[in-house]
Amino acid sequence: MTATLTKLDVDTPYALKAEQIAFFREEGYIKLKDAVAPEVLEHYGREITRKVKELNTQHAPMEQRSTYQKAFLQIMNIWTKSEVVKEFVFGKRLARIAADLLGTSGVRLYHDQALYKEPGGGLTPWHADQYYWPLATPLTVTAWIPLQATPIELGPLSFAAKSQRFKHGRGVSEISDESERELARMLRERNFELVEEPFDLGEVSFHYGWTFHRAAANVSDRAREVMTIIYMDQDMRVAEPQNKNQRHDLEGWLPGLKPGDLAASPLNPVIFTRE
Ligand SMILES: O=C(O)CCC(=O)C(=O)O
Repeated sequence: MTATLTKLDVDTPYALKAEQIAFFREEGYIKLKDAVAPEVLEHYGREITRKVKELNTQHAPMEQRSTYQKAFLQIMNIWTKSEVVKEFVFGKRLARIAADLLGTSGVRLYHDQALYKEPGGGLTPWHADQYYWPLATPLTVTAWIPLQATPIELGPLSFAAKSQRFKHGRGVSEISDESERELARMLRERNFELVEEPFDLGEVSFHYGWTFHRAAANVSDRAREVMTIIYMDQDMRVAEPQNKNQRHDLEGWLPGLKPGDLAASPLNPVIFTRE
């Protein structure tokens, strides 16, 4: 008899406390322990890794890659290519946390992406994600979900606390050697606290689209495997693109939409909404 694979629990609410919501809104990020069960990570992680290997087109030796390319293998919207990954990305547990942190009545998907920092992979330069997104308000949040415990030598995500309000750095936020150099200098000069800590197995971080963050190089001999889910307010509108990256994102992740529209293409389903 063949066993039927049942859907693992990705929907049960997390007991998010009011202090944690207040912390997120003030600091611009939060790390939540036991956000995902180890068996959930193992089950869906196996499929995510299989899809990353299948869909990856980056095979150049590390020394021939750009700083961006050295940082990670980046595979986007895996939910559209695997029913198993779709179950994980459509899970209500993380989506409800996102809505609670943002204070919205629900959240839509902007996109998912796997970010695999290979052994010997380079640092992820300082940046803020919303520089890339043609979205009208700052009500966006990324869940960064490591598929293994992530000690410092693997390159965990680190944050400049309270930097979501630092508008001055936004213009140099395109991921590059320049963003790493200039933002490191600007954030240091303004005394933003750098929060760089390991992640336990099951721990997940959430950061606003405008919170500045980076990750150190992977100096270990194994991959740092991470899945991310980017959520936005369910009532988000499309904004006029401000740069070439936003024009590219508009086409890719909000297909068929134009500035002013509800950000609700077929690629942006509501994942969680309050009944
Ligand atoms: O995983 C990394 O190295 C960077 C992740 C990141 O920038 C993000 O998820 O917004």
